[in-house]
Amino acid sequence: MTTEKFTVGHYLSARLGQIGLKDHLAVAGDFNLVLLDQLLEEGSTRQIYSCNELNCGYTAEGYARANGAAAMIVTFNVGALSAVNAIGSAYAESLPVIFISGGPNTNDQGSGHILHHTIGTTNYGYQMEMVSHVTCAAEVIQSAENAPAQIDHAIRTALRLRKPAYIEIPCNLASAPCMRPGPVSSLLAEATPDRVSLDAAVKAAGEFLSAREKVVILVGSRVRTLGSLEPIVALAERVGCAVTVMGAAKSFFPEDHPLFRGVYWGEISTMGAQELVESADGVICLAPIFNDYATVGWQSRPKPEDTLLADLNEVTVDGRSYAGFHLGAFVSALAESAPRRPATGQTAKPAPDVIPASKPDAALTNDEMARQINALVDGNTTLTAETGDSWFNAVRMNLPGGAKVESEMQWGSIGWSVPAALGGAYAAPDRRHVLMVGDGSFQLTAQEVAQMVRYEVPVIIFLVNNRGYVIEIKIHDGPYNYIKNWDYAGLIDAFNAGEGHGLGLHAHNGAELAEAIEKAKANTRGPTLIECHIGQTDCTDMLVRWGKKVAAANSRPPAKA
Ligand code: TPU
Repeated sequence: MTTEKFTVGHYLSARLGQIGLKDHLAVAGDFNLVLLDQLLEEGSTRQIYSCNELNCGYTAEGYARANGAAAMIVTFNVGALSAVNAIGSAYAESLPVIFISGGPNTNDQGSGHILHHTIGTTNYGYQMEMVSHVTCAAEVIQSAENAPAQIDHAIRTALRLRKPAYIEIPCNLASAPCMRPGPVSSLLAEATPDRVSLDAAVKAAGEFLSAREKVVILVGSRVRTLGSLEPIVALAERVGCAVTVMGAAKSFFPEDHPLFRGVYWGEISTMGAQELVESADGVICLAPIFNDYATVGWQSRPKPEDTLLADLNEVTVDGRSYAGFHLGAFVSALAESAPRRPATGQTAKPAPDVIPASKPDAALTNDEMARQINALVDGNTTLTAETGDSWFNAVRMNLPGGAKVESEMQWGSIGWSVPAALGGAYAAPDRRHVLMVGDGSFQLTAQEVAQMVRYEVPVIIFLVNNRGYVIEIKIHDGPYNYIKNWDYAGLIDAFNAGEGHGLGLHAHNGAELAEAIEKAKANTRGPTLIECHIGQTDCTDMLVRWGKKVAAANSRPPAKA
């Protein structure tokens, strides 16, 4: 921009553009209005509005999945504290969201004044303290002079650690004069890897592989931080071993690759992956999260003594740990030097399960719905799967190369998927965006579909109307699992309000669903919500089996002292 006066807000705005963002998400409030003006004025990124701050956070979280980073701006307390859930998600799922909040005027800080939008005390530091638990860096801008260093520190830390970072800008500093930013390279450069440690880790990994007979790679969800699957494919091809992915890492290895051997998820694994992983004597685990859900209630995980654990910033192998480099550096180095070995992966690749088509006029089933959604997914599709049976429907799909699945299995906050799919669509408008979401989850963040109408974003939404929280019914049933029914497809007319291109359709059988999908494909100027009416007890077998084990783990009695 060419204006004479350059401000703190302009500095932030320029940095957001420099790190590769095309947009920032925002909800207005009087503590951030001047900041929003500055961002508009500087103009490096488009300003997009959300219905509320929780949705804003999830939209940013979804944007970061597709783009590598995202930014959002909210107002103090009433806005920011609503967004904290979504920032927790970005932390849990390792996504660098730059979380920016307007803050009190510097003249009010330390003055004893009581401000609106606060808890009525005179100390305004608590927001930063709360947020510091779910961010890797938290900066309250102290002065226009310090602003560049503080903004840069937060952004650099977020990008390096792949975690959210917080920046609070007092409302009277947003337009204060400020220096201009220099080149962005200082923010984007990876920390230089510790060569000694990296070489030692690669050597130890090579020895581990040489000493093992049956090697398999298990891909975890945090490999998303690599930004590309190429190093993993290169490693697999070098080692010649089978590759399995965890449920949360669905699509993080191309399923059409000859070495792909399914999803490993304990007893609900696909394509024989359980036998492969649990009988291997060498499992290369890439950035996994073995939580209670992923281990099917602590039942299944690779044996620690047979595991080479490559985490984001640390490799553990044969009882020794190596740090000081990022996973990407390790995978790439190992792919160049790992011992080539007889390929366990080249045993015949089992054919994936295929769901048979049901009669077009038969009542719609979960299977038929999943079958038709799977057929819609091509190599240019991003499929977002909400917590619930949508997880299991996504996991059992057969994906063409290039297809991406996004889920939020570590944080698991229902309602995440509607704004997250929108964020992914903002960031990657050239892909097809498909969302599977249960009725219970949808009720949390439904209004964000209105932004899909407003910004003409053609997300295809499969709204699973099974009249309840079926995943919870399978884990632990009770009256709290049954929800008020809505006319979900009917909502779209309300969101269009006579001026949008959203489409709401009902599917009661396979023929109606097929017809609705064709209409959705043709509707390129707005969302299409297809309300899929299925029976309440109709869910995947995977959910039932997994739910029983998770319920058993949840109901373990307290250990005796
Ligand atoms: O497929 P289905 O019917 O299970 O999906 P639906 O209808 O979206 O139900 C999801 C039910 C559910 C709940 C209520 N899954 N997890 N929970 C617990 C929960 C509550 N609140 C938040 C914010 N996140 C949660 N995971």
